[in-house]
Amino acid sequence: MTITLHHLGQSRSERIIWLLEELGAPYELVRHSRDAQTRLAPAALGDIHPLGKAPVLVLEDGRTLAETGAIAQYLLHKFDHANRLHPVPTSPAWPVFLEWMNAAEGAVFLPFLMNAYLRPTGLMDSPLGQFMAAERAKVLGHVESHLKSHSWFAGDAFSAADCLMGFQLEAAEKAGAISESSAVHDWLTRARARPAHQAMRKVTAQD
Ligand SMILES: N[C@@H](CCC(=O)N[C@@H](CS)C(=O)NCC(=O)O)C(=O)O
Repeated sequence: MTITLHHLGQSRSERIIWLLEELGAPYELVRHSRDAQTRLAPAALGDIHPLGKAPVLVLEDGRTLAETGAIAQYLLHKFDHANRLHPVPTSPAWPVFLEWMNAAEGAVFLPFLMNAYLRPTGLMDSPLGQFMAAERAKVLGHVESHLKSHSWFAGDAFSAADCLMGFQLEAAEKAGAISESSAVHDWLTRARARPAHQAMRKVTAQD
């Protein structure tokens, strides 16, 4: 049985499609659409995993795996034996890779996620909203400064950390938040030139 990715339209699961395309791994895709009003995932995703969120991977033996970072690690272990998309643990790039792989769903994601919750509830100007705006600026400043001296997140070589960071940076661009971040802008240009990113966009164009 091939692995199956449960993908929710306009969501983090884009990162795993991009990674699968970079790996050239065989996979099946099951699409789910967000509720037009609540923007939440449909109940069908709750039948796959109790949290009902995407991405979820159904493994060859039918077991399920949730959490973007865990899915990425699983896929690298299974399909990246030549270390094309992750540095070897003895390399100086290894800790840098680990930090960005985890920051993508941690420090980098949180202030943007809070933005998505605070905006519709009219709380952007609240003390929490202002705190989160400062956190977003800090995070983007850190990303910009890192990319000023590195072509890719783990250093000179493209890696899965780029796939994981991409979703947030594309969202930040859409929100008009990177107009003064030239290194992020250049990274987006390099990322979008990759055939696997273009293949991912072909898939997500139907979302
Ligand atoms: N920490 C999880 C977060 C998963 C998550 O929150 N996914 C969002 C997509 S961006 C989702 O499914 N939201 C729909 C919902 O909560 O109903 C991961 O990294 O996979």
